Order: sequence, then structure tokens, then C-alpha cells
Amino acid sequence: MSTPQSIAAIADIHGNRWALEAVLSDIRARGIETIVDLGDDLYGPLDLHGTAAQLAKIPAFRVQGNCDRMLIETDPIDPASTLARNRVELTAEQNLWLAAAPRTVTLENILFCHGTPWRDDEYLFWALDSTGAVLHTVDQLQTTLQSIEQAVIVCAHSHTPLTRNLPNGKLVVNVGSVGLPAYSDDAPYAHAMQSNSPYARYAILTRSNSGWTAEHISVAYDWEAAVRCAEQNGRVDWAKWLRTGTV
Ligand SMILES: [Mn+2]
Repeated sequence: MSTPQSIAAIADIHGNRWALEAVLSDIRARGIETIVDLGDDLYGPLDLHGTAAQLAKIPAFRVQGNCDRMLIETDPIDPASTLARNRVELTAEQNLWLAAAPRTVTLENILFCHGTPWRDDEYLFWALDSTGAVLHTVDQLQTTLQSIEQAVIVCAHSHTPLTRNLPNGKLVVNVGSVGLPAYSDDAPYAHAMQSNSPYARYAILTRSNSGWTAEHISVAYDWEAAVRCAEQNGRVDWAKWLRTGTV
């Protein structure tokens, strides 16, 4: 494989096949051939099989997300929950495909992870406490990442596009979400993540003479199709998140 000059980082698709198609077509139109998928591919009240079929067609490096792991490992108590429905839908082949993804991928001098380099269910850029989600400063981020040797660290999980240039010269990128622009969660503390508009997000990393740079991309797509699907599956919360990018 030749050395990539550009890498598309996609993440948190969450079964949104409509958003994924728009993002893959944007990546193709830019001539970018290297794709890294940071995980949380299928979980959600949307189009699990359509999303899996799209992803099977593209050669991508893949990282396993916490919702991918939940989908293959967790037996839900409520049979009407989105997780229970997804587990019924999931084929044995899709199960193996989710299970096969590693927790991190290293490409060139870039470390890709879902949450942090150590956990798939924690935010790299945020701390959670009783007030909600609090952004780390660049100094806190630098301290957290001091044992990481790569020059660029790319994470996802928060569904929020962010870039930080650390004092030591490293670049840290939180890729936004392809398929779910906002959500609220109640564990371990109640918090909301919002990108404040309904666009599908992904990031492009570009090699320059001085290292890698990051650009966050917003792609318009037929979000009303995803909204209708969420509504049909009884998730009015997802419908609002998809339509507005707010909780
Ligand atoms: Mn996640």
C-alpha cells in the first residue's frame, strides 16, 4: 500500500445508513482512499442491516466502540429496548465482524481509538461530574496523553468534532458523529452531547511538510428519512436528536 496523504476518519454511525452513504460519497468525491472507522457502527433504532452492508463494501481500518461491544456482549433486561431489538436483528456474521475489530489502530504516526487509548467508554476530551460534561484544558489533555508515543491521537465517542494542538506539538482530534449529532446519557453522570445541527460529521487528516493537520467536515443528507425510521421504531428522543443536533 502506498503512503496515504489523506485519511478519512469516520465514527459513531449508529445504524444511520442515510448519513453513512452521504459521507462515503463525499469521501469518494475527494479521492480519499484510506478510511479509518472508529466504531459504534450498528447500534440504534435505524437501519442496522443497510449500514452493515455499506460498511462491508468499503476497505476500512476498524476500531471497536463501546456500543459495538455492548451489542455483542450485553443481554438487555427490557425486550422492547433498542439493544434487545438490535441483538435479534444482528446476524452471526455481523456479530463476528464487530467482535473482530481491535480496540486501537495505529497507522503512520497516528493512534486511532474509540473513547480513549485505554477505554472505549470514556471521553478523552471531557470529564464527567455532577454538573455534566466538562471540557479538559490542553494541559490536562497533554498530561493524560503523556505515555502515548504517537504524534497524532484521534478519538470519537463524544459525537462532538473538536481539535486540540497540545503545547508539546501533538495533535488531538475528536471526530464528530456520522449518524447521531446529539444525545443524552445518564451514566455515570447525566450529560448531553450536542453538535447543534443535523449534519453528518467526519474528519480528514492531511499530511503536510510539518506533520498532520485535521479538518472537520459537515455533510448534508436526508436526515428526515432517519428521523422517520427512529419514530417508527418508537424512539422520539432519537428523532429529535437527528433532526436538530440538540437534546
Ligand atoms: Mn461510543
